[in-house]
Amino acid sequence: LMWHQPPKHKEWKGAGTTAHFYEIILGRCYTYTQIVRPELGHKDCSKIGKAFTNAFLSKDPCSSTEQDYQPLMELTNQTVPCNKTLLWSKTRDLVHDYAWVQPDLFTLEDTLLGYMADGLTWCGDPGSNEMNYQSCPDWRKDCSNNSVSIFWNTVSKRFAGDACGVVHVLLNGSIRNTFDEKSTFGRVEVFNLHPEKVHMLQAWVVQDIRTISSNSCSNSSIKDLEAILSKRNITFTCQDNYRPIRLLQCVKDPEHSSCRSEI
Ligand code: DVN
Repeated sequence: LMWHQPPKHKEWKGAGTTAHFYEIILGRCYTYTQIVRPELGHKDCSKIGKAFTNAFLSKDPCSSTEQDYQPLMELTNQTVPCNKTLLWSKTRDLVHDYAWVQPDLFTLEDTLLGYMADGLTWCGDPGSNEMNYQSCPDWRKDCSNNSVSIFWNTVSKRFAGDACGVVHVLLNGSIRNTFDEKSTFGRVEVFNLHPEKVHMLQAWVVQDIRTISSNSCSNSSIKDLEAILSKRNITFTCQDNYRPIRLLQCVKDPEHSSCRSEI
């Protein structure tokens, strides 16, 4: 009796699957492989789109695993040249602005899979072959093994594991935990860099030009990062207020006092 059906209640605390999820990932896949990086024009976006949804449809969104995403991972392998990997933590907008003006650098979101999934939410339901557009698990309030978090852990692990040469990371020097060991960078990427391939991790620590103070490389959390890398036999260097990034901030705020002098 249709009129007696209870209203669909929200199962989870997080936002539901992004409307038109399938069309968005498919469109992004074609945009990336045909226009952004035509050298990947041989990739089969129709297969990739299906492997993506097969990873989570009809499954418990709180029991997602790396294995669920293996078929998708195999279809989307991609080579990033040595010295061109750019990691980040707490600098999301700035790092992508910088990668936009330095197109030879790759953040994860400049690779096919990161590009497809950036900013989207998705989950399924064990009792249905539809996506759940009502709600999806929140990684803090519901479960950490949710379909979106496991996806980012899996792709981040591969991205760091594939890196070679000098790897860069853009960190935020305007917050206390400039290096956050609970972040994807601190939990996953740092531990998946291969010392045989990655000679050095160079951190660029940027500060908000409005609240600039001296030497954020001496921040105690940076010492923790240095200790982890030293144990893993990867050289660490840290550069404060990396000039290109400071100039990028000045483009947005050209009248600021720290943008008027010493250019
Ligand atoms: O190097 C990059 C990139 O390669 C990526 O995969 O990992 C690095 C960036 O992730 P991060 O180090 O975790 O950076 P942030 O700035 O700490 O987190 C970025 C976003 O991911 C935030 O919006 C986090 O959401 P929040 O804290 O605002 O609710 C989110 N996030 C962090 N850990 C997560 C997570 N989302 C889902 N599951 C998690 N475990």
